[in-house]
Amino acid sequence: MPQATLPEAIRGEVGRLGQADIIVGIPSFKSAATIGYVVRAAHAGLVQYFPDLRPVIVNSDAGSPDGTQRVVIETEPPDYVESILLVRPRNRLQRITLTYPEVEGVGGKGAALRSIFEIARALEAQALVVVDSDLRSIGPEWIELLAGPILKGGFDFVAPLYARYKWDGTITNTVTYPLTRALYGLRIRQPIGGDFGLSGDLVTHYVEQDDWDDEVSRFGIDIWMTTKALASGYAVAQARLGAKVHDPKDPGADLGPMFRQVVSTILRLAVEQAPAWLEVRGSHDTPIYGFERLVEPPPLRIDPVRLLRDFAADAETFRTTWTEMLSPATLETARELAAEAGRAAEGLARRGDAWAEGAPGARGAHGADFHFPDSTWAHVVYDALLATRAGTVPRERLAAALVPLYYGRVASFVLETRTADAEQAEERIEHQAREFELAKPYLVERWLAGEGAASGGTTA
Ligand SMILES: Nc1nc2c(ncn2[C@@H]2O[C@H](COP(=O)(O)OP(=O)(O)OP(=O)(O)O)[C@@H](O)[C@H]2O)c(=O)[nH]1
Ligand SMILES: [Mg+2]
Repeated sequence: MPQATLPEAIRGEVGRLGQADIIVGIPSFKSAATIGYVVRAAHAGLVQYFPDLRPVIVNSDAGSPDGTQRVVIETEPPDYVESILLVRPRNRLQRITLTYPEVEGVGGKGAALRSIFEIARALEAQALVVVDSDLRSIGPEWIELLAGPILKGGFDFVAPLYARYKWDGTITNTVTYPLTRALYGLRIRQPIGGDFGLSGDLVTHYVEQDDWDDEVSRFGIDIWMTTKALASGYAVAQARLGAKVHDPKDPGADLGPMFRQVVSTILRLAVEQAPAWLEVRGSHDTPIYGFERLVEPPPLRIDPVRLLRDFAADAETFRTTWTEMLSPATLETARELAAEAGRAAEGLARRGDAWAEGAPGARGAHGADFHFPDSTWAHVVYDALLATRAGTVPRERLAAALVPLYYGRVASFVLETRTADAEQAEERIEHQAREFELAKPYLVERWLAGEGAASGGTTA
């Protein structure tokens, strides 16, 4: 990843700045409405907590037509923050914004971060903090919480730990958290949270990797970063950030492409990193930094009827792929669940909004509407991993064929937790994660036998 891929103007900036101690990187795409706040919060954090370090903020934008980059440069000047915080930092903050170059013709969040990594390495920063541009809950202390463990604690990788509404973060809750935990044996609750702290050493490691593909250039980047840090043995911590409030997404409407990019990446890396997880059993907590927080993130809505309908309809579309990637027993269960999902969707649709949280007539957890068992889901994911290794189904098709099953799994979770509070919903996620650990011997046994999941097993 040579620095030569940076645009000429940025190479000039890097040459002019020469060196930085701490960098905050912000990838963005059409974030004019929110990025000004994120830049000011980052700036205030740098001034307040690291007044002796040389700070730089780097915005790496997709060429947004809404003036995102202008907002980054034109938001309040550095002396505004100094005057409201009554701090005189030793070094004046530098702000850079660039339209990042695509990586082999592909743009996206990962391509944006790649430019940020290159700049951080060129400036020889000790710590890089990466934060999303659509955050509404970031405060100055986030910069300290993400950079502190790097600069004070000798950690290389800091993952965020935040309170999210029970139905936010569905890709995290259904796949990346339980699978990363069961494979590598470390409990990182938000492996794709989007906000990270990284050491200069780890940034250099990222820049030197040669497996950057289209998915990593998009939303595969977060799980790629986390998995690389874990599998290569970097020191990992989590930081308590409070609530994550950002532009919300409904899984059925917005998250299909992101799911495919994340899942395709986690499966590819799991196959490549088998030596790092084959002997791991159970899991350990990861050190946590920062004071506890009591916060309630705002609710968001998910439409389970739409998810269930898609699950039922796509069972036909992916019939062949499911047969190729799932073990016979899991395949049979998946087909039955898809048929049930169709019936449940119509039942729920007839009742209108009565399924909704707290609405009269809503049934409690494990009410009969629809239930996708944890152990079935764990086997679906492990079968997909075995099929990835067997190579009989192209990875992209495999990830696409998992989308309807993920929809079914999310719908089941939503229906079961409609009256649950945050703690009860979290207990469901923990239960599922333990189920992934319990089912791991199934994965390992088949892996060692060199089998693809569809090759005639009976366990499910
Ligand atoms: N440069 C660039 N940034 C992007 C692109 N797509 C998304 N981003 C940025 O990546 C970050 C995360 O994107 P979101 O769309 O908010 O994704 P999310 O669902 O919040 O992701 P998580 O919070 O990690 O679950 C934000 O800062 C976006 O502005 C893109 O195509 N190019
Ligand atoms: Mg977001």
